[in-house]
Parts: sequence; structure tokens; C-alpha cells
Amino acid sequence: RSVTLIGAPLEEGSGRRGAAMGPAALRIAGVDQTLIDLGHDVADNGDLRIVPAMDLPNHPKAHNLRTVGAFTRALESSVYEVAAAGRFPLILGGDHSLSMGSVSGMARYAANKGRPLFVLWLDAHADFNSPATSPSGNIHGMPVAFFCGEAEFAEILPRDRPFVDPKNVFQVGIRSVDAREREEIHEHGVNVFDMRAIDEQGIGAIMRHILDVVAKADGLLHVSLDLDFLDPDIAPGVGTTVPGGATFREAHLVMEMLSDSGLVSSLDLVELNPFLDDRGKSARILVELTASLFGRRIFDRPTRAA
Ligand code: DIR
Ligand code: MN
Ligand code: MN
Ligand code: MN
Repeated sequence: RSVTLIGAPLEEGSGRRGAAMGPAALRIAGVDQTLIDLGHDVADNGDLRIVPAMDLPNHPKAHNLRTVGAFTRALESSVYEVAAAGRFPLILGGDHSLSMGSVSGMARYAANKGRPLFVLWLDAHADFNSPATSPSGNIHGMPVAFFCGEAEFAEILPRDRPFVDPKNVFQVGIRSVDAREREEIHEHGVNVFDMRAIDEQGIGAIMRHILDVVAKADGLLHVSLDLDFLDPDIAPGVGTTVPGGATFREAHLVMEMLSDSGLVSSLDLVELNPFLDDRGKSARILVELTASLFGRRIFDRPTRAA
């Protein structure tokens, strides 16, 4: 495949500093060379640079809206251009508010192609708050509501932007949802597979179901991987750890099944906070999982000489 890396050094959507170092850490962990070694054509667009969008309001219940809004605009057009050029946009985050831009860019691309866009949201959190429902005011808890047309940020992107149908959103790994957020999710028909569903049904059966739905609809599938999808024991480098997350083996199976499906059009790697990480461990695990999504097989791995 032809892959284009887009760095989004955004941390203003989260409640703390550090995620802006994520793109650098993912590059140091070798995301580009790993994809090249798997035979892909890799381009790196570098990091997006923005100035805060002063036409947006200073919203008391959506912190740093001007910075997040500027990243949303820059990423929406960058992701759209990369996809329209026939390449795979791989977004290096950055906190999860960047998905307001990446998913909106893919939604525009899919609408132009006349194909539905599906989103696989791998996360401890549902990220379906809006300024009205959010207890924190942090925009990284709001991107799903934004690209589904719910959150009240009408001024960031053109009013006629295509939305994602909430019924085309599959959330997997969920284990932390706010009270009003929960009501919104149910009301809008978002498909939620929480940790209990993973324990009871198994991650393989859940993924087969999701991939089946996408394939039958001839859809494009955007994957958004929040580092806190994983258990904090294996992925400590994230600001909002929640115990009881996915194991490496579960995440690995998700990525291999996505790879086999050939349905994935685009990928976000988000919420890596190198300041909180343990000697690059979390950055490396994200690169490992990305390799699996791009075709690496366990049996293809070089092993130590006997
Ligand atoms: C919480 C935490 N639901 C909020 N959200 C996220 O602030 O809206 N943490 N996304 O990573
Ligand atoms: Mn998230
Ligand atoms: Mn999260
Ligand atoms: Mn609603």
C-alpha cells in the first residue's frame, strides 16, 4: 500500500500536557521504517502546524476550542487530500480530539465516492460527550459526537460537511462512560462492545461481526486506536488510564483481522503521552500493532538464530 504519515502534535484537547510529543515518539519507535520493511511505500508529510482559529468562540465548556478547531480544519483537509490521492492516511497523534478532523476528512472522501464510512473506535472511553454533557470540558471526550453531527461546534467545518451515521460507529473496549454520555450513545444507536462483551463473546467473534457489516455495505473503515484501549499494565503512556483493558493478544488479533479484511482505509494512533511512558514501551506497542494492521504475521517475524 501507499501510506502517508501525518503528524498531529495536539494536546490541547486533553486535560494535560505531553500528547504533543506523540508524533515524535512514534517516529523514534520506527513507525516509518516498520512499514517500509513490510513492503509499503511510505511518505511522511511531517507535523501539521497551526495557529489558533480566532474566528471561533472561546467556549467555557470546550477548552482550547480555537486550537482544537484549527487542528480539525488542517487535518480534515490533509486527510481528505491524502485519501483522494489514493494513499492511506496514518495519523500520528496527538490527543483524541484530532479525530474530529481525520474522521471528517474521511467522511468527505467516502461521500465523494458514494460509499458509507464506518468507524471502529478502540478506546476505554466512548468520547460521545458534547459541551453540554461533558463533565470535564476536554474536547478529546467529544470527537465521536462531533463527526456524527451532534456536538455544538457548527462553526469549525462547513455546515454541509457529511456526518458519520452513529449506527456505523463500532466502539470496542469501552469501560468508562459518563452518565449523560451513556444516554446519548443509546439514543443515537452507536454500537458499543464494552469489556464485558469482549469477555463474554470473545474479541474474534465481535470483530467478525463488525467486518461482516462493513463488507456487506461495501463501506470504508476508519480505525481510531486510543492507547487506553489497552490495559495500563502494557500501555502506561497515556493520561487517562482505566484498569481492565484489552490484552496485547486481543489487540493483536483485532489488528490481524483488520489486515486480513482489506477494508481499512485510514488509521489514527492517539493519546500516546511520552512524558508518562515507561522507556518507550507504549510507543513501541503502538508501532507493533500498526505493523500487524499492515500485514505483519507472527510467523513472518525474524526469530533468534537457533
Ligand atoms: C471523559 C474522559 N469521558 C471526558 N474522556 C476521555 O472528559 O469526557 N479520556 N476521552 O481519554
Ligand atoms: Mn479516546
Ligand atoms: Mn480513551
Ligand atoms: Mn442527541
